[in-house]
Order: sequence, then C-alpha cells, then structure tokens
Amino acid sequence: GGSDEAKRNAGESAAEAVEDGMVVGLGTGSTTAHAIRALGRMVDSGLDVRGVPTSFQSRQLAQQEGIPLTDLDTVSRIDVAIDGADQFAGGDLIKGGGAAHAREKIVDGAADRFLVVVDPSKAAERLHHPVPVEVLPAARTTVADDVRRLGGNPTLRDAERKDGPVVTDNGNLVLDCEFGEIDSPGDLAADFSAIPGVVEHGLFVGMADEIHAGNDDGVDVRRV
Ligand code: DER
Repeated sequence: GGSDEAKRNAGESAAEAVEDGMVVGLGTGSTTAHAIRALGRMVDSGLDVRGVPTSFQSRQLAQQEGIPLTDLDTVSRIDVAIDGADQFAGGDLIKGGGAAHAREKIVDGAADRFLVVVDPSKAAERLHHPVPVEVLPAARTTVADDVRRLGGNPTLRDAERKDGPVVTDNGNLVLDCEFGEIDSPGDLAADFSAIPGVVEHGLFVGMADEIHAGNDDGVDVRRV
C-alpha cells in the first residue's frame, strides 16, 4: 500500500469537507482512519457532528476519538461519507479489502456526497484488482461456480489470526474474484447482483463524488 503520509494527507483533506451539524458516514480501512482521527480533533475543538460507522473497526475508532455516533434508523440522511478503496479508475472503485463493503455501500450510497480517500498505489487506468464478494455461507460453492461461469477465478478469503475463513460483521464469507482487466464494471456489477447468495460485491460504479488522492507532498482532489 501507499505511504502513511499519503494516506494521512488524503484523510485529512476529506475531513475538511465536514461542516458543523453534519452527519458523516465513517468508512473502514487505514486511510479513512486518518479522516476519523482528524474529525476527532475537530470534535474536540467544538465541531458538532454525528458519525454513522460502516464496521466494528470504524465504530471502535470513532468511539475512541470521541465522535458521537448515530445510525441509519435514527438519521434521515447522511451529508457526506468518507471511505477508502482498494483501487480506483476514474470514479469507479473496487472496495472490500477490509471485508466491510456491504455496510460501506449502504452508507456511501445514502450520502449526499461520497468522498474517496486513496494513495497513489490505488490508481489504475482500468479496474483489475480482484473483486471481493460477500456471500451467504450456504451459497459459497454455488456462487463460486457462477463466478467461474462469468470468467472469474474465485478464492475463499482465509482469515489470518483465526483458523478458517474470514467471517464478515454480517456473519458471511468473502470470495475474492480475479477477472483481470474489467472492461465494463457496470455490466459485471449487474452480473454479480443477479447471482443467488451474493450479499454484496465490491464494485462501486459511478458512486463517488470526489477522489482525494494523497501523496507525500499533499493531495489531489478530483470531482468525478
Ligand atoms: O474495505 C474497504 O473497502 C476499505 O476501504 C479498504 O479497502 C481500503 O483500505 P485502506 O485504506 O486501508 O487501503
């Protein structure tokens, strides 16, 4: 991944878009963590915000940073969501490296503005990163077969500090699906959504509003 300096520059840039009284979607991952820490400092200085977390990780970090939390049952809308990505090409993203993409997509999709925080290592001309797909455990083999029929190569994501597979916050499994270069992310997204047992896939097509691409010297902000 990219340097921590680049990630910090991206996260802090996105946090600057948050204004008093806003409801903020809090994404998952190490780059968004910098935005959450920056928001924590802004709350300490008197900023009035409420955060909607997208995972146990972002909830824990937000609580640690003193950001008041709410949820989609309580608020009617989200002003801005800040979240990371595994890869971006133009405004299309592949997400799910942290296996949190199901709740991320709900929150990111509900936000009036979706700001993506990345470092240079995430940039691509065309998306080609494996696509994480959250699946119901009972459908693991049938989804894998359907992914192969689509030309993909699915791998069940193993946990590192737990025996067996990664289990998501929703109690499901993750298949990382290798397709090589993805010619039409929109078509593949629709194909994934039609597979029985798929809970959510990591293609975020046309959802982002701004890409905050940090580097060691600063940040490039691009509207997409
Ligand atoms: O899981 C996700 O989609 C995260 O946003 C993640 O992929 C990006 O994490 P990073 O900022 O730690 O690279």
